[in-house]
Amino acid sequence: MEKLQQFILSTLDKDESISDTRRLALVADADIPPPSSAEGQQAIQGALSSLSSREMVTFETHEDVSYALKPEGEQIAREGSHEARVWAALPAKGKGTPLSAKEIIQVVGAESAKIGQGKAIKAKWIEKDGAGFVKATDKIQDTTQLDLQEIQSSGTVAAGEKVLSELKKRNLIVLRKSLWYTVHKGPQFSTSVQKPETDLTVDMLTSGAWKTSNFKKYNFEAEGAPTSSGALHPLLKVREEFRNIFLEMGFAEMPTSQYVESSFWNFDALFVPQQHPARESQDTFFISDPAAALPPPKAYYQSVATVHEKGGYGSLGYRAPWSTEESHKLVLRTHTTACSAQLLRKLATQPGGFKPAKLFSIDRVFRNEATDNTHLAEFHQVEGVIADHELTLPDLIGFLHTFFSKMGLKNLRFKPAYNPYTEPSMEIFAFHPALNKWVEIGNSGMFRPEMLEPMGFPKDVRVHGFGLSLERPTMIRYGISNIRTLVGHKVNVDWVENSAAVRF
Ligand code: FB9
Repeated sequence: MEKLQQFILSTLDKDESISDTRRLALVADADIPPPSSAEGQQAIQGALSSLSSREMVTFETHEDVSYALKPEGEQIAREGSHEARVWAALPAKGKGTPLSAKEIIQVVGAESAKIGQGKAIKAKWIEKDGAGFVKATDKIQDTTQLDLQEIQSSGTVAAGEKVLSELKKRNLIVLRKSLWYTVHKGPQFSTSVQKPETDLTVDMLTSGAWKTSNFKKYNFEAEGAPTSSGALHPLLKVREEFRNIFLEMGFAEMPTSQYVESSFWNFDALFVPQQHPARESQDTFFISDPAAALPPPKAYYQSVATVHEKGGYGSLGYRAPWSTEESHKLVLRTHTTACSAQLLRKLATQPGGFKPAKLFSIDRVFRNEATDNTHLAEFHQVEGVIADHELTLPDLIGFLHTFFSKMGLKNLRFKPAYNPYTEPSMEIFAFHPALNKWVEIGNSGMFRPEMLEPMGFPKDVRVHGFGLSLERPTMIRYGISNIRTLVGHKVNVDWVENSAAVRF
């Protein structure tokens, strides 16, 4: 680089200016590519911008557009166009046996025959004669070859754009853009490339050398050195948003780090009947080792078994035989509602009796379901439960309006739904302005007395529950259509690192 800079300065010193850097009498060597080459001009551009940053020179950039021949173009320039070669291979009309298509291939080759035959007929250079082809004219002008030869020598063709675009379309030529520069002395011109000082050192200060040193100008536009830092996965950014909404609404977070649950807490405590299809292995991941869970608190366990078998608290129950073995099966939790059940029981049995509470959880749940673009065998469930006296369904609807409006979802609709553990239950829909359509954004309901009363809740305590996923809002927020690009081995780490912050 310095050698190149020095050469430019001494040339300017000699010639006052450099009209065209491609004609610099530069002796190319190992580290200076020839000025006529693109690399050469690139090196020169680097040297010029460094010199101009110190105002030693000024320079203007010029761009030349030229064309170069592609391999097939070179072949035609050398041997003639396919159509000309076909013409040349044929006998003049009436002066020899017409050549069949097969014979033409043998003479000029498949490639040329395929392209040339059609073009020669269209150019009325050749014509059919019986089963074969003959010359239709005894003299032709192979303009394609001539044009390509002209481009080969001058980089362009006098015939102009129409011919160039035709040849480009035939993939015979390629556009070449080359940059070159005119250079003039700058206000700080000098013949020596003093490497500008980049740091103000103690010695300079003590020696006073700073007064005469030539400092490199600060480039305030320069990008700082990219600091590689960790990045939160977009799912965790959305999780943070949900956390903030819950915390600002007075919720406390439930511990959910235990993925393996007993069927008792994942199903029975939630009044999910032991014959419910969700408890089949095609929906749930069962644990083979250890084969059974530790028994839950005896009395509570018995009251749950009873409400399943015989009902109670105004319920008929399921009038189905209770299987202890079934309730002790271990599963990968299918919902964080299993955690809610345990926290709700603690709430009901805490010393000093029940106190109203709002609890939330955001963590992984596992479902042995067919995976597709929006469903994997695991996802993150976002769940909230609100326990208080005399809560009503309108309270729940009101709460959900407040909650989702914090996500920018103001326009909600509720559709009656069914969950074994809530009655009434509602699916929640929101009109998504950006998607301009109604989106199912979650599920909710009032936990059943068959679930709450065995836990020991006073009769007038009602508990709201609602849930949604983390993946769906994240996919919508980041415009992702395939969930596999969000989690798993196909995730693009750069995308994660550069993914924008979430602001619902
Ligand atoms: O997340 C879901 N949809 C959604 C949520 C937010 C969102 O935000 C956009 C930025 C605007 C967009 C979409 N759903 C729930 C709805 C559907 O995607 C649904 O097809 C898939 N559901 C999952 C379960 O799939 C089997 C999402 C998941 C879900 C469903 C229900 C619950 C939790 C998660 C629940 C519950 C519940 C009910 C009562 C009491 C306690 C918990």
